[in-house]
Amino acid sequence: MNDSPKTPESSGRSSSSLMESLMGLLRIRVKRGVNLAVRDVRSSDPYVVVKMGRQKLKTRVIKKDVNPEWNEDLTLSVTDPKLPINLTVYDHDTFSKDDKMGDAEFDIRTYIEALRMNLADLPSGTIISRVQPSRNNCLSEESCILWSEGKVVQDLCLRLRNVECGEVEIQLQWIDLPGSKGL
Ligand SMILES: [Ca+2]
Repeated sequence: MNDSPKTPESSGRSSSSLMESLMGLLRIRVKRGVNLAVRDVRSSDPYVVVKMGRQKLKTRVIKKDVNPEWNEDLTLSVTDPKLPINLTVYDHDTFSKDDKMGDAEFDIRTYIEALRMNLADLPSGTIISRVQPSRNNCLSEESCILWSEGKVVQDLCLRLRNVECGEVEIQLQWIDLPGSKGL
């Protein structure tokens, strides 16, 4: 990580302006869905779509499982940490339009605050901060931001809205990008 940032002359105008506005990368591990809604006869074929601003990423489809284990990493470029992140679950259908299985929203403001602290001396597993479920967020239980093996991670259980049931468990990780604006 000793690379000095490239000068605007050497990296070209458009890439340098992108790097100037980029804070880093947010890796969202989409772990699993719990008790998701049934959209086929007895089950569903769920996948997750994550959106932040104009970025849109999706997981693979897991067939016939309302308790799917995706364990898949989706990586967003973060330029504005105030932008909410939207997560929607869909049921994949071969011969018709995919059905919605609920959605949730979260933001990373508390997580970014934790990333900005100087935590290097903490023992692994230390809880840095907690976010309580409330009417203003989609958390189904307390969300912990913790120092884990040299990294700040946040675990979230999201209760899906606009659907009869279902939760999705995710974990946030941050990736510093040399040459970007940073935190
Ligand atoms: Ca289906």
